[in-house]
Formats: sequence, structure tokens, C-alpha cells
Amino acid sequence: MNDRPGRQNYSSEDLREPGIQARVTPEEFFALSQGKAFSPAILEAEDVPPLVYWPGFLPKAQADRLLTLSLDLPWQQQQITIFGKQRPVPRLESYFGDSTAYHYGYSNSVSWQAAPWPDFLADLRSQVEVVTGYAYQVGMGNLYRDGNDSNGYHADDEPELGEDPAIASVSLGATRTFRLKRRKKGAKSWGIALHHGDLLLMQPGCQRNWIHTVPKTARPCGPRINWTFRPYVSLTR
Ligand SMILES: O=C(O)CCC(=O)C(=O)O
Repeated sequence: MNDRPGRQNYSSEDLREPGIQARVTPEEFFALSQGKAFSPAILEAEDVPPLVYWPGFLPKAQADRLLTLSLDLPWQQQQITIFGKQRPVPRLESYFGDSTAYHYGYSNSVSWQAAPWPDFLADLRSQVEVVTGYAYQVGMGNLYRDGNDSNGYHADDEPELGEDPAIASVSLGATRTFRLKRRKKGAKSWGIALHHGDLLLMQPGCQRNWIHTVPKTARPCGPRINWTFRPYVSLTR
């Protein structure tokens, strides 16, 4: 498991403080995910995904504890319908939120009703809110049991997330590559290695204009859990 000495005690000031808010080139940004530097970074160049990245956001002891607690939660494998055929989602999932009325579904087949937050996850949500400067009402967990589990190219653009949401993602466990590309065919893709304890913010614009994936890997790897914290907009008034 990754044991990098990440910078700790980030606060929302990190995004406001000009000296700390590092605007970096794509080369520098993606080098961060190889463990070459530690500070929050925002990509600045034309035609790059709107991301903010905090490598080693969680101290290792906290990330270890969160991984253990997360693995103990109830995880489910739902069925997804693709081209009329049912098949298991290629990973396990779980879903929590501020209200059990917060329903979430995708691909016209997968359907979730939010469970109440476990305390440790509500605390993590608050920690992420402070640093990213956005509020989140729901959290979606993905458990990739090994390199065979994956998440196909998609955007999180369901209406209940509101228009052009900001979505924060915390990674625990094995390092996996997160890849993004523009929606158009043949577009160049950007890959970022997400490690135990990293935080990535997909800023507004990301779900609208980009799609993302966690591909399978042939490299032997253990379980990875990813928590995405998302806004939720009530669609019934
Ligand atoms: O596992 C990840 O890093 C990404 C998860 C994801 O794409 C999603 O929850 O929509």
C-alpha cells in the first residue's frame, strides 16, 4: 500500500491563498500523481479537465482507518442493462445521504436509495467540504475488489446532481488509474494515478464536457475504495 508522506492539515484557505494554490502545467499536474510533489494543484492549460488535486490529502493513519471501516460496510453488486442485456456492475457499490428519500439511478437499470451516513463517512464528508469549498448531500462508494473490477467511461450528469455539479473523490487502498477525455470520439485521454489518501475535485464543467473511467488493470492489485461526495437536488417540489 502507498505510504507517501503527504502534506497534511489542508484547509479551505489552501484554495484561496495565492501562494499555495498552485496552477500547474499538465506535465507538472500528472507528475504529482507519480508522487513527485505535494501541494494542491489546479491544471492550467487549454483543453485540460477542470480538476483540483490534493495528493496525500489524508494522513496515512487516517486513510488506513477509513479503509478498514469502509470495507466493513454493506456493499452490493447491482445488475446493469447494456444493449438490452443484464450483467453485474463490474464492482461493488454503496450509497449514503442526508435523506433516505435521496434516490439515485443510472443507465436506466441501477437504482439506489440513500442509507444514513455512518459517522466516519459524515466526518470525511465535512473534511472534504471544508477543503474543496463545496457542500455535498450524498456519497457514492465504489469498491474495486481487484484489477478486474472497473468503472466504464461515463459522466455523473444525472438530473438529481443538479446542473454542472462539483464532485469530490477520495481514494483508499490500491492505486488505480483514473482517466478522463472529452466526450468526442478519438479524443486524447488524461490519466492520473490515484493513491491511498488522495483527494481529487472534479470542478463544474467536468461532468458537462468530459467523461471519466477507472479501467481494468492486469497489474496485480488489492482492493480500492473510492468515495465520491456529490450534491443532491430534490426533483420533486
Ligand atoms: O473510482 C473512481 O475513482 C471514480 C468513481 C466514479 O467514476 C464515479 O463514482 O462516478
